[in-house]
Amino acid sequence: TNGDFKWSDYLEKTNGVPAPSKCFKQHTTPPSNEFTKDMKLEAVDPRNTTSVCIATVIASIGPRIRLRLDGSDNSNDFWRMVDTEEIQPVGTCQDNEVLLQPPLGFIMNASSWPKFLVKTLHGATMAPKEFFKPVPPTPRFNLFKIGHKLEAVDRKNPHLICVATVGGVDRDNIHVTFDGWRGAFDYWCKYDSRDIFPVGWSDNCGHQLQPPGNKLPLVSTPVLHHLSSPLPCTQISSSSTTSSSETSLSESSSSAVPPYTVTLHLHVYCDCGPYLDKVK
Ligand code: MLZ
Repeated sequence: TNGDFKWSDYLEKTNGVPAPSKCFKQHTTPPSNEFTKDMKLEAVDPRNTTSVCIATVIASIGPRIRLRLDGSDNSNDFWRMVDTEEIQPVGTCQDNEVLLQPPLGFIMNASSWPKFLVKTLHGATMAPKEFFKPVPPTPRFNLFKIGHKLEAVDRKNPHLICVATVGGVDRDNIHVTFDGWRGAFDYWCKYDSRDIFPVGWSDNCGHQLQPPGNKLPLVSTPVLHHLSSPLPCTQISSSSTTSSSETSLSESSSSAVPPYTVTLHLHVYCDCGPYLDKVK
């Protein structure tokens, strides 16, 4: 369950700015999902992206389906949007004179692949071509900005879509950081990744949204205490247990606490953020 998480309250509390929908390679209206369990289709092998394999639908949530490549074990399942170019109806390879490949890590001897293929398709339900939805257009540029709020797949728990913030932008890539998880699940991805969605997307398509975790951010903002010994800057702690990375120093310094002097020992490589001058 996502508790009582409400984006509107959270954005207000964190002063958050949602990434505009034009940043994403996603349809503004999430596609409908007609796939059902056990249907077969053709999918690009995520571990060997030059081969196309037979896959079976294992589960679905909202517009996403969980797939397992036929002839693979059950430990390499992956999730795809119903409107991705990485899936197609069974028969597409044959129409294009492309050979269907065994998955990477095929559980049997490679020589048994042709027989396995015939057997796995025999009597199977093939997902009809109408189930495969048109692929959304790709934005021409990376339009994300640091601080943008979004919803993103947790790649370690890929059935989950979670509250996230853009923590970095580098050319065509963005750093997806999960609010309240102290970096443990963060990753870099292309700006046109199908694993990132605008704020409100989950709500729109009946996908659960995981609320922020309760772990403090790595570098939380002051009220700082007098530090008696040098600390790496990632260990500076705050007295607040509910502070978020979006609370700015200027906000906290406008509170009732009178100004006082603190001594900070910073490593030369520490990034002090926008509010501190480490030379001073
Ligand atoms: N059960 C796991 C889920 C963590 C999900 C975090 N998503 C960003 C845990 O508590 O570690």
